[in-house]
Amino acid sequence: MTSQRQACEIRSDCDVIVVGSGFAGIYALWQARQRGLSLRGFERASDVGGTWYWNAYPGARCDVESYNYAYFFDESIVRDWSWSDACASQEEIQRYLKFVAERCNVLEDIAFNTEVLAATHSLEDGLWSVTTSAEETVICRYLVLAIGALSEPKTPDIEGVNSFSGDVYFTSRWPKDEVVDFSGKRVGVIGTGSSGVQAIPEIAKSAAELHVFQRTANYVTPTRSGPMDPNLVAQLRKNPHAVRQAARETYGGHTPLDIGTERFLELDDAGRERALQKAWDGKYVPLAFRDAYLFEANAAISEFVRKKMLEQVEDEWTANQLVPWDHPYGGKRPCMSNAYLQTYNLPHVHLVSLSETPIEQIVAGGIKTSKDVIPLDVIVYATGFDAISGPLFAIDICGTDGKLISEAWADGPSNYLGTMVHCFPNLFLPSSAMSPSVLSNMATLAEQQIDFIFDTIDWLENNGRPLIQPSPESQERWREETLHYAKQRPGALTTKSWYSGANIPGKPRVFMVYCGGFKRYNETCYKEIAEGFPGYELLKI
Ligand code: N01
Repeated sequence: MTSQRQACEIRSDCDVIVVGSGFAGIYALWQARQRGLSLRGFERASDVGGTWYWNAYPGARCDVESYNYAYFFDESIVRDWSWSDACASQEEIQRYLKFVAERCNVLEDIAFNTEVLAATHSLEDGLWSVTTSAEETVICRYLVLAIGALSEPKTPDIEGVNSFSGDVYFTSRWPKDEVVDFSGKRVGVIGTGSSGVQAIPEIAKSAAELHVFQRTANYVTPTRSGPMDPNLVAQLRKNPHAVRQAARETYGGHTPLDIGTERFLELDDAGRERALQKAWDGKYVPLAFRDAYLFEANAAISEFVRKKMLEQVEDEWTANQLVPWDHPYGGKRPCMSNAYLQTYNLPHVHLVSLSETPIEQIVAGGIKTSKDVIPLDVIVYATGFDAISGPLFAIDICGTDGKLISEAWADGPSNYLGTMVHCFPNLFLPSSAMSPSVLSNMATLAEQQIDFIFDTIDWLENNGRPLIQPSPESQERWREETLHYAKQRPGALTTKSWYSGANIPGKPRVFMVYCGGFKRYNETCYKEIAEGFPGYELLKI
Protein backbone atom coordinates (compact mmCIF):
# COMPACT_ATOMS: atom_id res chain seq x y z
CA MET A 1 0.00 0.00 0.00
CA THR A 2 2.63 2.51 1.17
CA SER A 3 4.90 1.75 -1.75
CA GLN A 4 2.05 2.39 -4.17
CA ARG A 5 1.40 5.74 -2.49
CA GLN A 6 5.04 6.71 -2.63
CA ALA A 7 5.35 5.69 -6.26
CA CYS A 8 2.73 8.19 -7.37
CA GLU A 9 3.69 11.47 -8.82
CA ILE A 10 0.68 13.75 -8.73
CA ARG A 11 -1.45 14.59 -5.68
CA SER A 12 -4.69 16.50 -5.67
CA ASP A 13 -7.61 16.93 -3.30
CA CYS A 14 -11.36 16.96 -3.46
CA ASP A 15 -14.32 16.30 -1.17
CA VAL A 16 -15.72 13.24 -2.93
CA ILE A 17 -14.35 10.58 -5.24
CA VAL A 18 -16.88 8.52 -7.16
CA VAL A 19 -15.64 5.33 -8.79
CA GLY A 20 -17.79 3.89 -11.59
CA SER A 21 -20.21 5.51 -14.01
CA GLY A 22 -23.20 3.23 -14.17
CA PHE A 23 -26.62 4.13 -12.75
CA ALA A 24 -25.28 4.80 -9.23
CA GLY A 25 -22.04 6.55 -10.29
CA ILE A 26 -23.64 9.08 -12.62
CA TYR A 27 -26.28 9.97 -10.05
CA ALA A 28 -23.62 10.20 -7.29
CA LEU A 29 -21.58 12.69 -9.33
CA TRP A 30 -24.71 14.77 -9.92
CA GLN A 31 -25.62 14.67 -6.23
CA ALA A 32 -22.10 15.74 -5.19
CA ARG A 33 -22.33 18.71 -7.56
CA GLN A 34 -25.81 19.66 -6.37
CA ARG A 35 -24.57 19.75 -2.79
CA GLY A 36 -21.60 21.98 -3.58
CA LEU A 37 -18.94 19.33 -2.97
CA SER A 38 -15.79 19.20 -5.07
CA LEU A 39 -15.48 15.88 -6.88
CA ARG A 40 -13.52 13.53 -9.08
CA GLY A 41 -14.85 10.52 -10.95
CA PHE A 42 -12.94 7.51 -12.22
CA GLU A 43 -14.11 4.92 -14.73
CA ARG A 44 -12.04 2.04 -16.08
CA ALA A 45 -14.05 1.86 -19.31
CA SER A 46 -13.81 4.37 -22.14
CA ASP A 47 -17.39 5.54 -21.66
CA VAL A 48 -20.21 5.62 -19.12
CA GLY A 49 -22.57 2.67 -18.60
CA GLY A 50 -20.97 0.33 -16.08
CA THR A 51 -22.53 -3.09 -16.52
CA TRP A 52 -24.29 -1.75 -19.60
CA TYR A 53 -20.99 -0.77 -21.17
CA TRP A 54 -19.30 -4.14 -20.82
CA ASN A 55 -22.10 -6.65 -21.39
CA ALA A 56 -22.65 -5.85 -25.06
CA TYR A 57 -23.14 -9.46 -26.16
CA PRO A 58 -25.71 -10.24 -28.87
CA GLY A 59 -29.23 -10.15 -27.42
CA ALA A 60 -28.20 -8.22 -24.28
CA ARG A 61 -31.31 -6.56 -22.96
CA CYS A 62 -32.74 -5.62 -19.62
CA ASP A 63 -35.50 -7.92 -18.51
CA VAL A 64 -36.80 -5.32 -16.07
CA GLU A 65 -39.11 -3.00 -18.00
CA SER A 66 -37.43 0.16 -19.29
CA TYR A 67 -40.12 2.41 -17.77
CA ASN A 68 -39.13 0.89 -14.42
CA TYR A 69 -35.41 0.62 -14.96
CA ALA A 70 -34.72 4.35 -15.27
CA TYR A 71 -34.04 7.48 -13.27
CA PHE A 72 -36.92 9.45 -11.84
CA PHE A 73 -35.03 12.21 -9.98
CA ASP A 74 -35.35 14.75 -12.79
CA GLU A 75 -38.62 15.53 -14.55
CA SER A 76 -36.95 16.77 -17.71
CA ILE A 77 -35.03 13.50 -18.13
CA VAL A 78 -38.24 11.49 -17.80
CA ARG A 79 -40.00 13.84 -20.24
CA ASP A 80 -37.23 14.05 -22.85
CA TRP A 81 -36.22 10.41 -23.12
CA SER A 82 -38.38 7.93 -25.04
CA TRP A 83 -37.70 4.22 -24.80
CA SER A 84 -38.14 2.33 -28.05
CA ASP A 85 -38.84 -0.98 -26.33
CA ALA A 86 -40.63 -1.96 -23.15
CA CYS A 87 -37.46 -3.92 -22.22
CA ALA A 88 -34.56 -1.89 -23.55
CA SER A 89 -31.50 -3.34 -25.27
CA GLN A 90 -27.99 -2.92 -23.87
CA GLU A 91 -27.23 -0.39 -26.61
CA GLU A 92 -30.27 1.71 -25.75
CA ILE A 93 -29.57 1.67 -22.00
CA GLN A 94 -25.97 2.71 -22.54
CA ARG A 95 -27.17 5.52 -24.83
CA TYR A 96 -29.66 6.56 -22.13
CA LEU A 97 -26.94 6.68 -19.48
CA LYS A 98 -24.79 8.84 -21.77
CA PHE A 99 -27.78 11.14 -22.31
CA VAL A 100 -28.29 11.47 -18.55
CA ALA A 101 -24.57 12.05 -17.90
CA GLU A 102 -24.55 14.80 -20.53
CA ARG A 103 -27.74 16.33 -19.17
CA CYS A 104 -26.27 16.31 -15.64
CA ASN A 105 -22.99 17.77 -16.88
CA VAL A 106 -20.89 15.14 -15.16
CA LEU A 107 -18.88 13.79 -18.10
CA GLU A 108 -16.13 16.35 -17.57
CA ASP A 109 -15.69 15.13 -13.98
CA ILE A 110 -14.87 11.57 -15.01
CA ALA A 111 -11.38 10.30 -15.88
CA PHE A 112 -12.12 7.46 -18.31
CA ASN A 113 -9.82 4.49 -18.98
CA THR A 114 -8.63 4.92 -15.41
CA GLU A 115 -8.87 2.11 -12.92
CA VAL A 116 -8.79 2.64 -9.17
CA LEU A 117 -6.22 0.20 -7.81
CA ALA A 118 -6.09 0.97 -4.12
CA ALA A 119 -7.63 3.12 -1.39
CA THR A 120 -6.25 3.57 2.10
CA HIS A 121 -7.80 5.43 5.02
CA SER A 122 -5.78 7.28 7.61
CA LEU A 123 -7.35 8.22 10.94
CA GLU A 124 -4.59 10.81 11.43
CA ASP A 125 -6.00 13.14 8.82
CA GLY A 126 -9.37 11.44 8.30
CA LEU A 127 -8.77 11.13 4.56
CA TRP A 128 -8.90 8.49 1.88
CA SER A 129 -5.90 8.19 -0.36
CA VAL A 130 -6.93 6.74 -3.71
CA THR A 131 -4.41 5.39 -6.22
CA THR A 132 -5.25 4.99 -9.89
CA SER A 133 -3.80 3.22 -12.91
CA ALA A 134 -2.79 6.69 -14.19
CA GLU A 135 -0.22 6.75 -11.37
CA GLU A 136 -2.15 9.46 -9.60
CA THR A 137 -2.99 9.61 -5.93
CA VAL A 138 -6.06 11.62 -5.06
CA ILE A 139 -6.95 12.50 -1.50
CA CYS A 140 -10.60 12.85 -0.55
CA ARG A 141 -12.87 12.96 2.47
CA TYR A 142 -15.65 10.73 1.13
CA LEU A 143 -15.20 7.74 -1.13
CA VAL A 144 -18.16 6.34 -3.07
CA LEU A 145 -17.44 3.03 -4.80
CA ALA A 146 -20.26 2.80 -7.32
CA ILE A 147 -18.58 -0.20 -8.93
CA GLY A 148 -21.61 -2.44 -9.30
CA ALA A 149 -22.46 -5.90 -8.06
CA LEU A 150 -21.86 -7.73 -11.34
CA SER A 151 -18.71 -6.13 -12.72
CA GLU A 152 -15.97 -8.62 -11.87
CA PRO A 153 -16.12 -11.50 -14.36
CA LYS A 154 -15.63 -14.98 -12.99
CA THR A 155 -12.39 -16.57 -14.18
CA PRO A 156 -13.42 -19.85 -15.86
CA ASP A 157 -12.59 -22.72 -13.53
CA ILE A 158 -12.11 -25.25 -16.33
CA GLU A 159 -8.92 -27.11 -17.12
CA GLY A 160 -7.17 -26.05 -20.31
CA VAL A 161 -8.94 -22.70 -20.88
CA ASN A 162 -5.83 -21.29 -22.53
CA SER A 163 -5.36 -24.27 -24.84
CA PHE A 164 -8.15 -23.43 -27.29
CA SER A 165 -6.89 -22.37 -30.70
CA GLY A 166 -10.13 -20.75 -31.92
CA ASP A 167 -11.77 -17.43 -30.98
CA VAL A 168 -12.83 -16.81 -27.40
CA TYR A 169 -15.41 -14.30 -26.14
CA PHE A 170 -16.84 -13.45 -22.72
CA THR A 171 -20.39 -12.09 -22.52
CA SER A 172 -19.18 -9.87 -19.66
CA ARG A 173 -16.40 -8.31 -21.78
CA TRP A 174 -17.88 -8.27 -25.26
CA PRO A 175 -15.60 -6.46 -27.73
CA LYS A 176 -16.66 -2.90 -28.56
CA ASP A 177 -14.55 -2.48 -31.68
CA GLU A 178 -15.34 -5.73 -33.48
CA VAL A 179 -18.47 -7.08 -35.10
CA VAL A 180 -18.40 -10.70 -34.05
CA ASP A 181 -19.52 -12.85 -36.94
CA PHE A 182 -20.60 -16.42 -36.18
CA SER A 183 -21.59 -17.23 -39.78
CA GLY A 184 -20.56 -20.68 -40.79
CA LYS A 185 -18.81 -21.28 -37.45
CA ARG A 186 -19.10 -24.10 -34.93
CA VAL A 187 -19.81 -22.28 -31.70
CA GLY A 188 -19.84 -23.49 -28.09
CA VAL A 189 -21.54 -21.46 -25.37
CA ILE A 190 -20.73 -22.32 -21.76
CA GLY A 191 -23.32 -21.10 -19.27
CA THR A 192 -27.09 -20.79 -19.24
CA GLY A 193 -27.74 -17.92 -16.80
CA SER A 194 -29.43 -14.69 -17.91
CA SER A 195 -26.56 -13.76 -20.27
CA GLY A 196 -26.39 -17.18 -21.94
CA VAL A 197 -30.17 -17.36 -22.26
CA GLN A 198 -30.21 -13.99 -24.06
CA ALA A 199 -27.16 -14.65 -26.26
CA ILE A 200 -27.94 -18.23 -27.37
CA PRO A 201 -30.96 -17.44 -29.63
CA GLU A 202 -29.00 -14.64 -31.32
CA ILE A 203 -25.88 -16.74 -31.89
CA ALA A 204 -28.04 -19.57 -33.24
CA LYS A 205 -29.28 -17.25 -36.02
CA SER A 206 -25.93 -17.34 -37.84
CA ALA A 207 -23.81 -20.17 -36.39
CA ALA A 208 -23.43 -23.31 -38.48
CA GLU A 209 -23.55 -25.49 -35.35
CA LEU A 210 -24.23 -24.37 -31.80
CA HIS A 211 -23.44 -26.49 -28.75
CA VAL A 212 -24.73 -25.19 -25.42
CA PHE A 213 -22.90 -26.51 -22.36
CA GLN A 214 -25.37 -26.41 -19.49
CA ARG A 215 -24.36 -27.21 -15.93
CA THR A 216 -27.58 -26.18 -14.16
CA ALA A 217 -30.95 -25.49 -15.77
CA ASN A 218 -32.76 -22.23 -15.04
CA TYR A 219 -36.37 -21.10 -15.05
CA VAL A 220 -37.20 -19.21 -18.24
CA THR A 221 -40.40 -17.20 -18.61
CA PRO A 222 -41.54 -14.79 -21.37
CA THR A 223 -40.26 -11.21 -21.42
CA ARG A 224 -42.24 -8.06 -21.99
CA SER A 225 -39.93 -6.88 -24.77
CA GLY A 226 -42.04 -5.08 -27.38
CA PRO A 227 -43.56 -1.67 -28.05
CA MET A 228 -44.01 0.80 -25.20
CA ASP A 229 -47.57 1.54 -24.13
CA PRO A 230 -48.10 5.28 -24.85
CA ASN A 231 -50.69 5.58 -22.06
CA LEU A 232 -48.18 4.24 -19.57
CA VAL A 233 -45.53 6.67 -20.77
CA ALA A 234 -47.96 9.59 -20.38
CA GLN A 235 -48.87 8.40 -16.90
CA LEU A 236 -45.21 8.15 -15.81
CA ARG A 237 -44.37 11.56 -17.21
CA LYS A 238 -47.20 13.25 -15.32
CA ASN A 239 -45.49 13.06 -11.95
CA PRO A 240 -42.08 11.31 -11.88
CA HIS A 241 -41.49 12.11 -8.22
CA ALA A 242 -44.70 10.33 -7.24
CA VAL A 243 -43.68 7.32 -9.37
CA ARG A 244 -40.31 7.25 -7.64
CA GLN A 245 -41.88 7.49 -4.20
CA ALA A 246 -44.41 4.76 -5.02
CA ALA A 247 -41.62 2.44 -6.20
CA ARG A 248 -39.80 2.93 -2.89
CA GLU A 249 -42.95 1.82 -1.06
CA THR A 250 -42.95 -1.59 -2.76
CA TYR A 251 -41.07 -4.77 -1.92
CA GLY A 252 -38.83 -4.74 -5.00
CA GLY A 253 -38.60 -1.05 -5.90
CA HIS A 254 -40.69 -1.51 -9.03
CA THR A 255 -43.53 0.59 -10.37
CA PRO A 256 -46.36 -1.57 -9.07
CA LEU A 257 -48.34 -2.29 -12.21
CA ASP A 258 -49.03 -5.99 -12.41
CA ILE A 259 -49.55 -8.31 -9.52
CA GLY A 260 -52.10 -11.04 -9.00
CA THR A 261 -55.24 -9.82 -7.27
CA GLU A 262 -56.08 -13.13 -5.61
CA ARG A 263 -54.45 -15.00 -2.75
CA PHE A 264 -53.05 -18.50 -3.28
CA LEU A 265 -54.38 -19.66 0.09
CA GLU A 266 -57.93 -18.56 -0.77
CA LEU A 267 -58.12 -20.34 -4.15
CA ASP A 268 -58.95 -23.94 -5.03
CA ASP A 269 -56.84 -25.87 -7.56
CA ALA A 270 -58.82 -24.60 -10.55
CA GLY A 271 -58.62 -21.00 -9.31
CA ARG A 272 -54.86 -21.31 -8.83
CA GLU A 273 -54.39 -22.68 -12.35
CA ARG A 274 -56.54 -19.82 -13.75
CA ALA A 275 -54.52 -17.21 -11.86
CA LEU A 276 -51.24 -18.75 -13.02
CA GLN A 277 -52.34 -18.85 -16.65
CA LYS A 278 -53.51 -15.22 -16.46
CA ALA A 279 -50.16 -14.18 -14.97
CA TRP A 280 -48.25 -16.19 -17.59
CA ASP A 281 -50.21 -14.49 -20.39
CA GLY A 282 -49.62 -11.10 -18.77
CA LYS A 283 -45.92 -11.94 -18.25
CA TYR A 284 -45.93 -11.47 -14.50
CA VAL A 285 -46.01 -15.14 -13.44
CA PRO A 286 -43.71 -14.68 -10.38
CA LEU A 287 -46.39 -12.39 -8.96
CA ALA A 288 -49.36 -14.56 -9.94
CA PHE A 289 -50.73 -14.34 -6.40
CA ARG A 290 -50.82 -11.56 -3.79
CA ASP A 291 -49.15 -14.03 -1.45
CA ALA A 292 -46.66 -15.37 -4.04
CA TYR A 293 -43.91 -15.12 -1.39
CA LEU A 294 -45.34 -18.16 0.49
CA PHE A 295 -43.44 -21.42 0.09
CA GLU A 296 -46.64 -23.24 -1.07
CA ALA A 297 -47.41 -20.54 -3.65
CA ASN A 298 -43.80 -20.62 -4.85
CA ALA A 299 -44.03 -24.41 -5.27
CA ALA A 300 -47.14 -23.98 -7.46
CA ILE A 301 -45.42 -21.27 -9.53
CA SER A 302 -42.33 -23.46 -9.95
CA GLU A 303 -44.39 -26.44 -11.10
CA PHE A 304 -46.44 -24.30 -13.50
CA VAL A 305 -43.34 -22.75 -15.12
CA ARG A 306 -41.71 -26.17 -15.49
CA LYS A 307 -44.84 -27.44 -17.27
CA LYS A 308 -44.82 -24.41 -19.62
CA MET A 309 -41.12 -24.90 -20.35
CA LEU A 310 -41.58 -28.59 -21.20
CA GLU A 311 -44.33 -27.67 -23.69
CA GLN A 312 -42.00 -25.46 -25.73
CA VAL A 313 -39.22 -27.96 -26.48
CA GLU A 314 -39.92 -30.73 -28.98
CA ASP A 315 -37.26 -33.28 -28.04
CA GLU A 316 -38.20 -34.99 -24.77
CA TRP A 317 -34.64 -35.51 -23.45
CA THR A 318 -33.66 -31.91 -24.24
CA ALA A 319 -36.85 -30.57 -22.65
CA ASN A 320 -36.24 -32.52 -19.46
CA GLN A 321 -32.65 -31.32 -19.25
CA LEU A 322 -33.65 -27.67 -19.74
CA VAL A 323 -36.17 -27.70 -16.92
CA PRO A 324 -34.85 -26.88 -13.43
CA TRP A 325 -35.95 -29.74 -11.22
CA ASP A 326 -33.39 -29.06 -8.50
CA HIS A 327 -34.43 -25.67 -7.11
CA PRO A 328 -37.56 -23.58 -6.61
CA TYR A 329 -38.44 -20.58 -8.76
CA GLY A 330 -36.29 -17.63 -7.63
CA GLY A 331 -33.65 -19.77 -5.86
CA LYS A 332 -31.34 -18.70 -8.67
CA ARG A 333 -31.92 -15.55 -10.71
CA PRO A 334 -34.71 -16.60 -13.14
CA CYS A 335 -34.23 -15.82 -16.82
CA MET A 336 -36.62 -14.26 -19.31
CA SER A 337 -36.75 -14.86 -23.04
CA ASN A 338 -39.37 -15.35 -25.73
CA ALA A 339 -36.94 -17.29 -27.94
CA TYR A 340 -34.54 -19.32 -25.78
CA LEU A 341 -36.40 -22.61 -25.40
CA GLN A 342 -37.59 -22.71 -29.02
CA THR A 343 -33.97 -22.34 -30.14
CA TYR A 344 -33.41 -25.96 -29.11
CA ASN A 345 -35.96 -27.03 -31.74
CA LEU A 346 -33.54 -25.92 -34.49
CA PRO A 347 -31.62 -28.83 -36.05
CA HIS A 348 -28.19 -27.20 -35.65
CA VAL A 349 -28.57 -26.41 -31.92
CA HIS A 350 -27.47 -29.08 -29.45
CA LEU A 351 -27.65 -29.17 -25.68
CA VAL A 352 -24.72 -30.73 -23.84
CA SER A 353 -25.90 -31.54 -20.34
CA LEU A 354 -22.89 -31.31 -18.06
CA SER A 355 -24.70 -33.19 -15.30
CA GLU A 356 -24.57 -36.25 -17.62
CA THR A 357 -21.35 -35.57 -19.53
CA PRO A 358 -19.19 -33.06 -17.62
CA ILE A 359 -16.48 -31.00 -19.30
CA GLU A 360 -13.10 -32.62 -18.69
CA GLN A 361 -11.01 -29.94 -20.33
CA ILE A 362 -10.76 -27.40 -23.11
CA VAL A 363 -8.47 -28.64 -25.87
CA ALA A 364 -7.01 -26.89 -28.93
CA GLY A 365 -9.84 -27.98 -31.21
CA GLY A 366 -12.83 -27.77 -28.90
CA ILE A 367 -14.30 -28.99 -25.64
CA LYS A 368 -13.67 -32.48 -24.28
CA THR A 369 -16.50 -33.91 -22.21
CA SER A 370 -16.58 -37.28 -20.46
CA LYS A 371 -18.17 -38.63 -23.68
CA ASP A 372 -16.25 -37.08 -26.60
CA VAL A 373 -14.47 -34.03 -28.02
CA ILE A 374 -16.87 -31.49 -29.53
CA PRO A 375 -15.02 -29.64 -32.31
CA LEU A 376 -15.46 -25.86 -32.17
CA ASP A 377 -14.26 -22.69 -33.91
CA VAL A 378 -15.49 -20.29 -31.22
CA ILE A 379 -16.12 -20.55 -27.47
CA VAL A 380 -18.36 -18.01 -25.73
CA TYR A 381 -18.07 -17.96 -21.96
CA ALA A 382 -21.35 -16.86 -20.38
CA THR A 383 -20.00 -18.00 -17.03
CA GLY A 384 -21.02 -15.07 -14.87
CA PHE A 385 -19.36 -13.00 -12.19
CA ASP A 386 -17.63 -13.01 -8.86
CA ALA A 387 -20.69 -11.15 -7.69
CA ILE A 388 -21.17 -8.44 -5.08
CA SER A 389 -17.96 -8.78 -3.04
CA GLY A 390 -15.76 -9.59 -6.08
CA PRO A 391 -15.60 -6.00 -7.41
CA LEU A 392 -14.57 -4.70 -3.97
CA PHE A 393 -11.87 -7.32 -3.53
CA ALA A 394 -10.40 -6.35 -6.90
CA ILE A 395 -9.33 -3.04 -5.31
CA ASP A 396 -6.85 -2.98 -2.40
CA ILE A 397 -9.13 -1.17 0.05
CA CYS A 398 -7.34 -0.77 3.36
CA GLY A 399 -9.20 0.25 6.54
CA THR A 400 -8.13 1.99 9.74
CA ASP A 401 -6.98 -1.27 11.35
CA GLY A 402 -4.61 -1.97 8.47
CA LYS A 403 -6.78 -4.78 7.09
CA LEU A 404 -7.91 -5.03 3.48
CA ILE A 405 -11.64 -5.35 2.96
CA SER A 406 -11.00 -8.82 1.50
CA GLU A 407 -9.47 -9.76 4.87
CA ALA A 408 -12.26 -8.11 6.87
CA TRP A 409 -14.77 -10.10 4.80
CA ALA A 410 -12.81 -13.37 4.71
CA ASP A 411 -15.83 -15.20 6.20
CA GLY A 412 -18.36 -13.29 4.09
CA PRO A 413 -19.60 -9.71 3.84
CA SER A 414 -20.24 -7.72 6.99
CA ASN A 415 -21.68 -4.23 6.90
CA TYR A 416 -24.58 -2.09 8.05
CA LEU A 417 -27.48 -1.20 5.77
CA GLY A 418 -25.51 -2.57 2.86
CA THR A 419 -23.55 0.64 2.44
CA MET A 420 -20.89 1.11 5.17
CA VAL A 421 -18.30 -1.08 6.91
CA HIS A 422 -16.75 -0.80 10.40
CA CYS A 423 -13.10 0.35 10.21
CA PHE A 424 -13.70 1.89 6.77
CA PRO A 425 -15.01 5.36 7.73
CA ASN A 426 -16.58 7.58 5.09
CA LEU A 427 -16.46 4.73 2.57
CA PHE A 428 -19.82 4.29 0.85
CA LEU A 429 -20.73 1.17 -1.11
CA PRO A 430 -23.87 1.44 -3.22
CA SER A 431 -25.25 -1.85 -4.65
CA SER A 432 -23.02 -3.90 -2.39
CA ALA A 433 -23.76 -6.84 -0.11
CA MET A 434 -26.75 -7.02 2.22
CA SER A 435 -28.78 -4.34 0.49
CA PRO A 436 -31.85 -5.18 -1.65
CA SER A 437 -29.43 -4.92 -4.62
CA VAL A 438 -29.95 -7.62 -7.23
CA LEU A 439 -33.34 -8.70 -5.85
CA SER A 440 -34.68 -5.20 -6.42
CA ASN A 441 -34.89 -2.74 -9.27
CA MET A 442 -31.26 -1.60 -9.45
CA ALA A 443 -32.21 1.79 -10.90
CA THR A 444 -34.55 2.60 -8.01
CA LEU A 445 -31.94 1.29 -5.59
CA ALA A 446 -29.19 3.45 -7.13
CA GLU A 447 -31.28 6.58 -6.54
CA GLN A 448 -32.30 5.54 -3.04
CA GLN A 449 -28.78 4.62 -1.89
CA ILE A 450 -27.11 7.66 -3.41
CA ASP A 451 -29.77 9.90 -1.81
CA PHE A 452 -29.12 8.20 1.54
CA ILE A 453 -25.34 8.48 1.16
CA PHE A 454 -25.43 12.19 0.30
CA ASP A 455 -28.05 12.92 2.98
CA THR A 456 -25.61 11.27 5.40
CA ILE A 457 -22.76 13.45 4.10
CA ASP A 458 -24.97 16.54 4.45
CA TRP A 459 -25.71 15.58 8.04
CA LEU A 460 -21.99 15.17 8.82
CA GLU A 461 -21.17 18.53 7.25
CA ASN A 462 -24.02 20.31 9.03
CA ASN A 463 -23.16 18.77 12.39
CA GLY A 464 -19.39 19.25 12.21
CA ARG A 465 -18.73 15.50 12.38
CA PRO A 466 -15.85 14.53 10.09
CA LEU A 467 -16.08 10.74 10.15
CA ILE A 468 -18.73 8.07 10.33
CA GLN A 469 -18.63 4.27 10.43
CA PRO A 470 -21.13 1.66 11.58
CA SER A 471 -20.72 0.06 14.98
CA PRO A 472 -19.86 -3.66 15.16
CA GLU A 473 -23.17 -4.24 17.01
CA SER A 474 -25.18 -2.73 14.12
CA GLN A 475 -23.31 -4.88 11.64
CA GLU A 476 -24.12 -8.00 13.66
CA ARG A 477 -27.79 -6.98 13.93
CA TRP A 478 -27.93 -6.37 10.19
CA ARG A 479 -26.32 -9.74 9.47
CA GLU A 480 -28.98 -11.41 11.64
CA GLU A 481 -31.79 -9.46 9.97
CA THR A 482 -30.47 -10.35 6.49
CA LEU A 483 -30.34 -14.03 7.47
CA HIS A 484 -33.80 -13.84 9.04
CA TYR A 485 -35.35 -12.62 5.78
CA ALA A 486 -33.27 -14.96 3.63
CA LYS A 487 -34.80 -17.89 5.56
CA GLN A 488 -38.23 -16.68 4.48
CA ARG A 489 -37.34 -16.65 0.78
CA PRO A 490 -37.92 -19.98 -1.02
CA GLY A 491 -34.63 -21.50 -2.11
CA ALA A 492 -32.42 -18.70 -0.80
CA LEU A 493 -30.43 -20.86 1.59
CA THR A 494 -30.83 -24.19 -0.19
CA THR A 495 -29.92 -23.33 -3.81
CA LYS A 496 -26.39 -23.09 -5.15
CA SER A 497 -26.36 -19.62 -6.69
CA TRP A 498 -24.18 -16.57 -7.09
CA TYR A 499 -26.49 -14.81 -4.59
CA SER A 500 -24.60 -16.79 -1.96
CA GLY A 501 -21.20 -17.07 -3.65
CA ALA A 502 -21.68 -20.73 -4.59
CA ASN A 503 -20.48 -20.13 -8.18
CA ILE A 504 -16.95 -19.27 -7.05
CA PRO A 505 -14.84 -22.15 -5.71
CA GLY A 506 -13.72 -21.39 -2.14
CA LYS A 507 -15.95 -18.34 -1.65
CA PRO A 508 -17.75 -18.39 1.72
CA ARG A 509 -21.41 -19.39 1.37
CA VAL A 510 -23.30 -16.36 2.72
CA PHE A 511 -26.59 -15.15 1.24
CA MET A 512 -25.54 -11.64 0.21
CA VAL A 513 -28.85 -9.93 -0.54
CA TYR A 514 -31.24 -8.24 1.88
CA CYS A 515 -34.71 -9.73 1.34
CA GLY A 516 -36.62 -7.61 3.87
CA GLY A 517 -37.94 -5.51 0.98
CA PHE A 518 -37.19 -2.11 -0.41
CA LYS A 519 -39.74 -0.27 1.75
CA ARG A 520 -38.35 -1.61 5.01
CA TYR A 521 -34.79 -1.01 3.85
CA ASN A 522 -35.49 2.62 2.91
CA GLU A 523 -37.30 3.28 6.19
CA THR A 524 -34.43 1.79 8.23
CA CYS A 525 -31.91 4.01 6.42
CA TYR A 526 -33.87 7.21 7.01
CA LYS A 527 -34.64 6.31 10.63
CA GLU A 528 -30.87 6.43 11.21
CA ILE A 529 -30.65 9.99 9.87
CA ALA A 530 -33.76 11.10 11.77
CA GLU A 531 -32.33 9.77 15.06
CA GLY A 532 -28.76 11.09 14.58
CA PHE A 533 -27.17 7.79 13.51
CA PRO A 534 -27.56 5.60 16.61
CA GLY A 535 -26.24 2.58 14.70
CA TYR A 536 -22.98 4.31 13.81
CA GLU A 537 -19.84 5.65 15.47
CA LEU A 538 -19.03 9.31 14.86
CA LEU A 539 -15.25 9.57 15.05
CA LYS A 540 -13.00 12.54 15.71
CA ILE A 541 -9.75 13.27 13.87
O1 N01 B 1 -24.13 -15.32 -15.02
P1 N01 B 1 -24.74 -16.53 -14.13
P2 N01 B 1 -24.88 -14.43 -16.10
N1 N01 B 1 -18.62 -24.96 -16.22
O2 N01 B 1 -23.82 -16.68 -12.99
C1 N01 B 1 -22.30 -21.52 -15.75
C2 N01 B 1 -27.68 -10.26 -14.44
N2 N01 B 1 -28.10 -10.18 -15.83
O3 N01 B 1 -23.86 -13.53 -16.70
O4 N01 B 1 -25.52 -22.39 -12.62
C3 N01 B 1 -19.86 -24.92 -16.73
O5 N01 B 1 -26.17 -16.32 -13.85
C4 N01 B 1 -23.24 -21.46 -14.58
O6 N01 B 1 -23.61 -22.76 -14.18
P3 N01 B 1 -24.16 -23.02 -12.66
C5 N01 B 1 -28.63 -11.18 -13.69
O7 N01 B 1 -28.80 -10.72 -12.39
C6 N01 B 1 -29.23 -9.50 -16.05
O8 N01 B 1 -25.70 -15.23 -17.00
O9 N01 B 1 -23.18 -22.30 -11.76
N3 N01 B 1 -20.73 -23.94 -16.52
C7 N01 B 1 -24.37 -20.64 -15.18
O10 N01 B 1 -25.19 -21.41 -16.00
C8 N01 B 1 -27.89 -12.48 -13.74
O11 N01 B 1 -28.28 -13.40 -12.78
C9 N01 B 1 -29.70 -9.40 -17.32
O12 N01 B 1 -24.14 -24.47 -12.51
C10 N01 B 1 -20.32 -22.93 -15.76
C11 N01 B 1 -23.61 -19.66 -16.05
O13 N01 B 1 -22.35 -20.22 -16.32
C12 N01 B 1 -26.48 -12.00 -13.58
O14 N01 B 1 -26.41 -10.84 -14.37
C13 N01 B 1 -29.04 -10.00 -18.37
C14 N01 B 1 -19.03 -22.88 -15.20
C15 N01 B 1 -23.39 -18.33 -15.36
O15 N01 B 1 -24.63 -17.76 -15.11
C16 N01 B 1 -25.43 -12.97 -14.03
O16 N01 B 1 -25.85 -13.57 -15.25
C17 N01 B 1 -27.87 -10.68 -18.11
C18 N01 B 1 -18.18 -23.95 -15.46
N4 N01 B 1 -16.95 -24.01 -14.96
C19 N01 B 1 -27.40 -10.77 -16.83
N5 N01 B 1 -18.93 -21.73 -14.49
C20 N01 B 1 -30.96 -8.65 -17.50
O17 N01 B 1 -31.73 -8.93 -18.31
C21 N01 B 1 -20.10 -21.10 -14.61
N6 N01 B 1 -20.95 -21.82 -15.37
C22 N01 B 1 -31.27 -7.53 -16.58
